[in-house]
Amino acid sequence: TTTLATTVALVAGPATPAQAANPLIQRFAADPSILVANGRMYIYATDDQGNSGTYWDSSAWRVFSSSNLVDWTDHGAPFSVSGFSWATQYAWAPSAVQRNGTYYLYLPTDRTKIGVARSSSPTSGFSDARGNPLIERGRDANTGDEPIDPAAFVDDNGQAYLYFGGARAPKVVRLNSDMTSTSGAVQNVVINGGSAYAEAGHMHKRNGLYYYSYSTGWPGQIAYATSSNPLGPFTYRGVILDSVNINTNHQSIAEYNGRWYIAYQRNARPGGGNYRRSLAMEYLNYNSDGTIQRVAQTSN
Ligand code: FUB
Repeated sequence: TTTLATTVALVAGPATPAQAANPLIQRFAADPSILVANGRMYIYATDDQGNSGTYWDSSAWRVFSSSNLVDWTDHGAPFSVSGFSWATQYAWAPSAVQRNGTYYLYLPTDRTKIGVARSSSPTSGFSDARGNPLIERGRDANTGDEPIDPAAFVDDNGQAYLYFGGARAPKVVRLNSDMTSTSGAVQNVVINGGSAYAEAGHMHKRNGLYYYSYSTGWPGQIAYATSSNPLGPFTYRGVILDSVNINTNHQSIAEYNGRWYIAYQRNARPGGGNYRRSLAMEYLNYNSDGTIQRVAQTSN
């Protein structure tokens, strides 16, 4: 088997052994969100190194980047819960996008709110773009019990969307072009057939088709469904990634330098576990009909 790391190393030259394999990074981190910009791949993550080890109670997010997907730079914490005056705890799964040279982080806190922070740099200088939550349970209609796991997506025509939702309630709402306010009602994401949604919704687009991927439970597989409309309804297509060796699964899918990748999390370092997760990445391959081949979890 040729792993991602060894193949990239062949293209990019020799790699440092410690960095040439899954896990990608020698720090506990989870819930990857890939952003490609400036000729680099950035991965924004939940910082499991900074939690108590008994819950996902870290108070800051983390960002890493690489140009060859072998040698990763740890840029530290781009933002902390304390940067939101209205939030108190739980820096969970982030989502990052760039629009017109500005970087936006969609950041869930308190298991009930999603905020948005903005910067001209992908790694630092982020500040609260609103002064209040973008999404908040109790304030907004139809958020579900646990508005977490944001996934921002900007379509080719400029229309942006925010997918979100935990506790088996997948949601989507339109974002305005300012990327810091919503338009219209929060809608349910309808998936027809197959395994139901649990959490970790993510959108990517390839050849005009919208791919909505998600975790199916605790533990969960990463499954996917497709539609010709970003708002759905979606048709279930199958499993991309099997359950991992911890109780949560969470993915991000992106194209980088002509190849597709899936980043995810698993227990892959000494001292790891459900609350001390590690980032991993694999190639993502498509069949000629646009369906996705099931991914094997590699390490070396
Ligand atoms: O990191 C906390 C939670 O674990 C995330 O919100 C879920 O997606 C799961 O990965």
